Amino acid sequence: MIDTNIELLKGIANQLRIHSITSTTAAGSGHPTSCMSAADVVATLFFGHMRYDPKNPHYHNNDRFILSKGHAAPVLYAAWAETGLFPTSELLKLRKFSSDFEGHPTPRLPFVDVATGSLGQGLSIGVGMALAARLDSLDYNTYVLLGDGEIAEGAVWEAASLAGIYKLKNLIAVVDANRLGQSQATAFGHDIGVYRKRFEAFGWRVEDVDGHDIEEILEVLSGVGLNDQPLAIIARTYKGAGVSFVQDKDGWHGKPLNKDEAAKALAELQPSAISGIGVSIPSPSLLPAPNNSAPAGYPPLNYKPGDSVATREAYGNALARIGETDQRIVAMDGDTKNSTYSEKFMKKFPARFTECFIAEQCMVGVAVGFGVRGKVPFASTFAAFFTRTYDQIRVAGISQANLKLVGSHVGVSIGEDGPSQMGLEDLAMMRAITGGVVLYPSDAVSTEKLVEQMAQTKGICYLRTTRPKTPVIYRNDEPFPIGGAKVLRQNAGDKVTVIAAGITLVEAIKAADALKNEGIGITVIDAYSIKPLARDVIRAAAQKTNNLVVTVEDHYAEGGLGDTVAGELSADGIKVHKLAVTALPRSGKAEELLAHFGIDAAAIVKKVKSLS
Ligand SMILES: Cc1ncc(C[n+]2csc(CCOP(=O)(O)OP(=O)(O)O)c2C)c(N)n1
Ligand SMILES: [Mg+2]
Repeated sequence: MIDTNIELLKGIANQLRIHSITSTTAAGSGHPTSCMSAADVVATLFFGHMRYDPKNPHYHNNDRFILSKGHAAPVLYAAWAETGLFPTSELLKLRKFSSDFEGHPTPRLPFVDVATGSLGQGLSIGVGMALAARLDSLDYNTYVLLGDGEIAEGAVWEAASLAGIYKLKNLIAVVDANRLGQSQATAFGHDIGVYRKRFEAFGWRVEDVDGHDIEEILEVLSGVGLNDQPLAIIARTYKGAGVSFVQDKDGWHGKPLNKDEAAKALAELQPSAISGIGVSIPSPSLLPAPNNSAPAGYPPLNYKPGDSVATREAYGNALARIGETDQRIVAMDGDTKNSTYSEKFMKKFPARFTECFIAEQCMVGVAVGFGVRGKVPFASTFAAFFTRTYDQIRVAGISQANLKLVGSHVGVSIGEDGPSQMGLEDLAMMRAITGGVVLYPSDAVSTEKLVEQMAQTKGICYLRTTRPKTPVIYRNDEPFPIGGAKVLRQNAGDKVTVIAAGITLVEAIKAADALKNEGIGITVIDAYSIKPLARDVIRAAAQKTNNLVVTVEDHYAEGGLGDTVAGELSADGIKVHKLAVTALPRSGKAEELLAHFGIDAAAIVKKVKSLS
């Protein structure tokens, strides 16, 4: 069945190819051939299938589109220009400093939900969005366009697995199988059966199409949502399709056409190109918007001084408590929920909890996906296991995502399980995230208050929790603003300011008591906000102790609390002596390890005496 609609979509696809070529030629860089293989699929989705309001890309029930192969950004920009959202002349500003049409998509543009370009991340974010649609009873679909080279990434298959497990029929992956990657052919080229088997193994319904045959693409898309499986469309395409001298040729990845080549290409494409402007796009159904507004307040907490509660458990208590009034909160975990205590939230609000199984990269993507749909996602696992998903966290920073990460089992204080389970690099890693917040509470009250702060603060916030129980030292009504610190001990004549957080704060207090008995005073500060650091509070205290500071942390010496304090206060002439883990840990009792690595009360006492 050939009708005018198909001719129109073919024409729009060529118009998208033209924009992709002219914008990359004007920029002098970019990936035109990666755009051209996908042009027919993109034109069909945007002008023949998806339901959305092109004037309002953020409308809550619009179909979502994630360009996971982010280097094909020009074709995405071209599609939105052809919907009429902005003038097509803007496309010529591609990759210029003064323009938001960056080399790879970022949410600086209103129609981009998440940054892409680090390949392999889009599908897990799509899983989060599809789960959010289900939670909010909305009927939008989420479409994710991937490259055939890209799907070598393990994170793609973590996401494929989860989508299959949760039967996300509102999630559609389209693989642009153009046979080529960056430097050579992809491993499986046009052996479409390999991709079919892989997706099928993860519980997907799979269709393969000629990715340049609009009629076939439309027909397959008409089956979206037919059964209860996610749908993978393997589109057999040619890189550079539509222009004879680049089509299916190796050596054209990431290379713009020069002016003469562009003119030749346009001569081939122009006769059949049609603008999409004015083409009517199906509207999304009218369903109520979810209530994603912040609550007026949270229920009170109720600890008694001297109670002994692990901060990881207080995290679970906090989430279950504030989840009552804050409908935006959702949580996810990677099969550690009985250790991180996120299970306390799951038991109370099962529909708002996603078990991601042991797939941390996918878990962070899922959280980012929920975040862009207006939720406040808390993702938890052992701090050590966030290291493997650092790229997702880094890119979430570029996405300016609203993401809450909670890492438990930090430092040598976890004891017997040994070094593979100890988070000893997490502060360094999380401090380096642009605009991120890093929190490290020492007792149950401060943990709960900081979880409230995280929920109320947009952006990426990391909370570091401890395995052993620690005493409750704060009153239930004590405020814990992000960027604050608590001066717990301070007297005239103190010799040194000791700065600690988490388990080492407990040790610092013990050290202060021991030293007091010997007539030596120290100032003790709880630096629960590692980033931003309470610079003024710390500087003022340090100046009263002869500019002498000792930091104590259950983290490697590189990039943790000590480096933070030193980095922030070196210009003020303050001398920072670091006590931290400086060698490879091993299994043992928590106390033994804290002593062995010189971060317990005795080590603090010794250090203070050596300085006074
Ligand atoms: C994680 C990651 N590794 C490497 C790259 C560099 N890179 C950009 S595009 C590309 C090839 C992608 O091939 P494919 O997915 O087949 O996309 P195509 O351009 O063929 O559509 C590579 C290796 C990247 N952007 N991200
Ligand atoms: Mg490819």
